[in-house]
Amino acid sequence: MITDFQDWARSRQARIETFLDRRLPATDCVPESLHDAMRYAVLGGGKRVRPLLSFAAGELSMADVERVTVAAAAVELIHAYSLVHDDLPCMDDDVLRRGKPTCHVKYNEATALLTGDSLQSLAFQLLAENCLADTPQIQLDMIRQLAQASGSRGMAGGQAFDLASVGKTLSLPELEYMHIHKTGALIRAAVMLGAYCGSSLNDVQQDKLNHYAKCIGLAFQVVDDILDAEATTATLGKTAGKDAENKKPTYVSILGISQARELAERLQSDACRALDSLGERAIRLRQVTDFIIERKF
Ligand code: GRG
Repeated sequence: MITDFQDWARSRQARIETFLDRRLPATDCVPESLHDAMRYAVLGGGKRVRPLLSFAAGELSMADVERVTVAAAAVELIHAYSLVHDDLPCMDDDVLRRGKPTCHVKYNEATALLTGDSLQSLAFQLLAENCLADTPQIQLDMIRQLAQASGSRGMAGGQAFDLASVGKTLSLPELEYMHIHKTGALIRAAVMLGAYCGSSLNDVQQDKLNHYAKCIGLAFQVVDDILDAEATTATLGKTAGKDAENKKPTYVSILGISQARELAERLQSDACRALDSLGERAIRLRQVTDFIIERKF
């Protein structure tokens, strides 16, 4: 067993990259440009935080790593689809993603739309065509959980709330509601699907893991807002940074940077406390938690 977190993370990131590379359609298959765009949107970038959470949760339930790889890839495909659609002119209208032109800039809007749709379908195809859990009921539940996390009661619903909130003042509970859905639901699915690949957890353990996943989903977003605010301030100066923050409510625009940092630390402690009763196998989840909180990008 690899004990060092960085080695472990690198090996899991490489594993997911190889798997996705093999499972994404080749660029010489018709329709070539759509397949090229799918590969462009998924491969060669991204921290692979959600797969790391799936692998870490899989270690908790002693899951077979091959099974977890498929589940983690499905979650990452949904994440990649959400980024492609989020960047479209009708949403955030971004031109850069992971330091490269966004999918609709590199190809065109119609191709970007179809790329997101096709990545989403491929995610569910992977979950349906591989044996991932000890019983068919558990596997069906994994498919249901990913569908719910991505849909109107999860990520897409959170995105709708986000779009409707531009220019408005949100209360802290409203901001939390938005992020529990927009970012948190998929992060929670990454944790739970990884765990479901292994031996079943009892109800108490599942509740603890669910609580862990909810805290870490929110913490991820709080840190994302802090990093965004720091980058904006560094690039544009303090005043311009504040103007930029005002356009969309964020944890930093509502709480200020130091209270946002305190909130991230509180969520980190809550997340780790939820792991206390889950034993030594939760070590990887603790390490991924620290990685999420301490990341610099
Ligand atoms: C379009 C249905 C639909 C949903 C979009 C999750 C989401 C909803 C949009 C993503 C936009 C965004 C930048 C949200 C902030 C938090 C977040 C998800 C950041 C990107 O995730 P990382 O940091 O990205 O894991 P990498 O590039 O590392 O994979």
